[in-house]
Amino acid sequence: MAEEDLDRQAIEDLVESASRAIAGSENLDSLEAERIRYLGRKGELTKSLRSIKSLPAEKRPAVGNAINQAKERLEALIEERKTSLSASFVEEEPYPGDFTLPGRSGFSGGRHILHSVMGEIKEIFAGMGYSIAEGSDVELDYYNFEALNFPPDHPSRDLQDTFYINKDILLRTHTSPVQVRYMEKHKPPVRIIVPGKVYRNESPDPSHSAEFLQMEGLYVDENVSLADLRNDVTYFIRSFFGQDASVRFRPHFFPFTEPSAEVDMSCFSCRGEGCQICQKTGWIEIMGAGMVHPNVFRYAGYDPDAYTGFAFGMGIDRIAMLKYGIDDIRRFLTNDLRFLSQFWSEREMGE
Ligand code: 2NM
Repeated sequence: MAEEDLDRQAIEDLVESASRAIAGSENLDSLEAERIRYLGRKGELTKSLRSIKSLPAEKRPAVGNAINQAKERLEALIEERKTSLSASFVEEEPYPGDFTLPGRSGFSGGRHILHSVMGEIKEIFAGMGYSIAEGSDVELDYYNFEALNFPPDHPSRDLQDTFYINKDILLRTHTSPVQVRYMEKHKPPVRIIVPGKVYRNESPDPSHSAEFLQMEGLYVDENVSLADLRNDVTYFIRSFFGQDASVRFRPHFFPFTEPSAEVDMSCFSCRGEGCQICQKTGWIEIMGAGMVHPNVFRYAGYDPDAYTGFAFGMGIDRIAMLKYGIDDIRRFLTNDLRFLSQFWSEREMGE
């Protein structure tokens, strides 16, 4: 056997034992140790490459070639083993948690209690066939007062009571201008609720705020009666506060309705015995209402001999205070999360 063949045999033996060592490596660390042992700077194969120098010149190319091929083969085997060891690492040590659990939702804020109460009231009236109409917070004196039959010297038109922008333009003091504008554009039958912010020039105290939410309603058709008003108002109060509520109408005055009434419900706290909430009367005022004044119809372009209608209005802040036992209207606007978060669901709390 030629000397060259002997060297070839030595190289193949080296490849053979290196292959076995690579295949037998049980983890990435021992694989790296084998790589260093054979292919490192002082590794077995590297050493044999250096020893070529002692061979006769004509043999060097063939042996060098064989060593380089062996080196490439071993490098390829090491890469392959590395890949399969990395893959089996995942199988052997799975994620220690439960990856079927849903992720944490985190805190993303909650709905304001006034918004929730408004939503609940809208739902009740939507169920009775009312649609929603909305308008601008900035209004003309004409729609806020004149078209609603307020005389020119009515006290609420005073600067003390209304925020004027100039002599013709103001912040609406009720949502009724939306009803007038709606009637200008739509023929009866009309059945709408009008939710929105209203403004009054008042010093804030526990039961007064310069801005608050209102919801008014309007139903106009042929032969709409006070009995129809009583029916819808009672249905609303029983849906919102409970089926055992009694409802009464007390005569009142509004410029835009005739007759007019204030609507009370029996006290849900003492059931008529007399307590703090109802000021010992057994009754709680819920809203104002009445039959739309013929002059309002004339301003809006309706024939008051052809149509009748009822209207009502309530303060949403006051309704929310009654339902949830809130003692001060100013809490709705001071953004104290300790107060507001009491009304959030567990989901809104981020749980
Ligand atoms: C109330 C009470 C009574 C009312 C009247 C009208 C309109 F535009 F039809 F004339 N809208 N809203 C009304 C009636 C509002 O709030 C206490």
